[in-house]
Amino acid sequence: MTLHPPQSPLIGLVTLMLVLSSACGNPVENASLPEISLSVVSGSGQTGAVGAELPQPVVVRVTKVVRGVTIGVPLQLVNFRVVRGGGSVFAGSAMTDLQGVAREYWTLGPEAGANALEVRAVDPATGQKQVYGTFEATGVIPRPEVCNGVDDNLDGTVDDPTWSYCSGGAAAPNTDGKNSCSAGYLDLNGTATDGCERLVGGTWGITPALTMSCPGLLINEDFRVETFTLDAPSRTQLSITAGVLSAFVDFDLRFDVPFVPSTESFGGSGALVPVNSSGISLTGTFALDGRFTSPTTFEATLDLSIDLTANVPGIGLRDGNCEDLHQTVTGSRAGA
Ligand SMILES: [Ca+2]
Ligand SMILES: [Ca+2]
Repeated sequence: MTLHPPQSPLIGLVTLMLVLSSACGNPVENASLPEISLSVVSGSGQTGAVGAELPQPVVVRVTKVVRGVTIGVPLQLVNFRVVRGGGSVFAGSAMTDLQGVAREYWTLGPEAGANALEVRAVDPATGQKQVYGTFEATGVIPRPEVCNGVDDNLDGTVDDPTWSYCSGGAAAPNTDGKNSCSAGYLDLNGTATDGCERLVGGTWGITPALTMSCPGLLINEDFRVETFTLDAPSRTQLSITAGVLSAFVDFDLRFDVPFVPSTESFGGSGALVPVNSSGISLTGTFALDGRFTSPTTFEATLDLSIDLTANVPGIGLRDGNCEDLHQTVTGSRAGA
């Protein structure tokens, strides 16, 4: 099938009213095939992966005006030619259907950037080269999806609906924009929209203070745990990889609770560590189970068991017989 020749040679120089336009609205140069118009229906202005077929075909429609009415021209051969970007088309030509519509499939070239495809024909009557319109497309290189409101990996989905810290193409504060907090931060309040909070090191006071009763001991009768210290590199920011929650029992014992604050919870158990020598032999165990309730508060349950023997001058060895302790405490960071 060929393009329609002029309907009447006597008035064959009718100016064509090829109203071609690309999908982005640019008018397209027409040609001089009488009475036939061709317009871009859809498929121009697409963005696709380099070297891959565009998701949508390119579609044109051939029409003519008969007694003032525009109708589709069926069985009209239309040719497609890549003129920029080095891509290819599937068939190269297509026949219009009963509505005058023809489709072609376009694979973009290997480089990122502009691609162009012309709709062409050779006038069967005059032998003239006709270019009816140009489709444009942009080739891009697929990249890993990030939270930016753009379909980076070209899978048809913008960002990823399963990312709790990505909303409206923007990452929540102190997050990776997906499901993780930035290093040094925790989602302490469990609210995704405000992102992750910074856990603050330093000295934390606890309420109530822990008091162990050791009635067998004549000196240092009570042991008090009044503060915890979060061991942090700068005392203002806790390392995400190595946190230690330490407490001092008077000045003779310390217990350290290593924890990785990958969640808002922390906990640990172990042996008490003597921190000086004062003639008192100290052994004991601890278990701590807690959670941060904000960047500057926590709640925890502490179990302490201490066995101690004091070598009291003039008296000799005395057994402390401390009573085991099980207590819930609330911690809050001292200062800003
Ligand atoms: Ca995507
Ligand atoms: Ca994205």
